[in-house]
Amino acid sequence: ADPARQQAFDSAIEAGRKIEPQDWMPEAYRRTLVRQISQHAHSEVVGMLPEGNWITRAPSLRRKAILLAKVQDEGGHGLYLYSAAETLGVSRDELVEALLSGKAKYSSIFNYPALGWADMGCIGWLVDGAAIMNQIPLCRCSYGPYARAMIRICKEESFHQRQGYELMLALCRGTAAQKAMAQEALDRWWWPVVMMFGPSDAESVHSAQTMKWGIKRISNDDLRQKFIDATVPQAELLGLEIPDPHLKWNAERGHYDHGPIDWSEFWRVVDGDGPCNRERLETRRRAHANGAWVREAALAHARKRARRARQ
Ligand code: FAQ
Repeated sequence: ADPARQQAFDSAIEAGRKIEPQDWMPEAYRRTLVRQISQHAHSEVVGMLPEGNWITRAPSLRRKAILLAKVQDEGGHGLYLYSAAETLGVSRDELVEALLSGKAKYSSIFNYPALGWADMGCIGWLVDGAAIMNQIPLCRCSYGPYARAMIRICKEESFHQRQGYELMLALCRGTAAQKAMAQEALDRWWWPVVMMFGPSDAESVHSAQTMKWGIKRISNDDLRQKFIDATVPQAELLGLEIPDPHLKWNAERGHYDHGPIDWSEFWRVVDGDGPCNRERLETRRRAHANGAWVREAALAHARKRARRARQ
């Protein structure tokens, strides 16, 4: 490595200046960003599936319009994130191939099924709520294209979280059966959402380095704690019970204590054996194959335009 370039990189990180695609960067920094940004993009794209299944079953035109807009936003987030990853010298084809072959990870949370309408509320309230908690600090990430993508994505996620909470509020103010649906969905989603923040700090292999590089700004456990602290009063307002008997305010720490997390379940899901891993990948593979004609047509059109421009 060229020491002068390394020094320029180190001092940019130190001073909080953004690293841009044309700047020199250590290979390990580039690889880490490709890993994280592409996994994030895959999560957005696979994340369309649990909610996409419910668009045709939305209970009203208003709810359907909201859900359609939200799922489209997720597709859009995937596209900005793939573009941000491409600035690091990888091609979208390579990234998509890594997802479809099962080599690349995506968020564990999307391997759980959406079994009822209340799940649409829980996904918005909790999954988007957790996503925002994790993504707000990424707006200050040292890599310019990722940080800038995060700003718009966070604004949209905030609408997603609100529509989910509002849906939960409507159910909880509804009939006893509607409130029971809301509670049952919360019972299923709570622990998988708590796991979304990733392994505990002691087990997180990448955190120390990515924090030094200013990619990650807040640790997995600290974000998880912030999320729990913010969510407990929201559940109280809904009149719902969080399925954790150990959840208790700790005045000394100024935080909620929570019960033990089942890390064996987390790793099982991350390693491909969750309730829906196979189904999710199969659906993406099929969608990609069914879209081949669109890619071919777009390429043919681009060639035709290029030929016309030369004439
Ligand atoms: N699922 O050393 P760490 C959304 C892996 S939001 C699967 O702590 P790191 C919006 C990790 O990759 C969801 N794998 O890793 C939406 C690593 O394996 P590797 C997406 C996980 O990177 C809402 C290993 O464990 N958000 O989609 C998970 O420092 C509603 C060791 O872990 C992002 O991706 C997990 N939950 O920290 C869409 C945000 N956690 O790569 C639709 C950006 C950890 O060495 C509907 N990413 N692993 O093979 C990040 O902030 C970080 O990558 C973390 C993990 C915090 C996820």
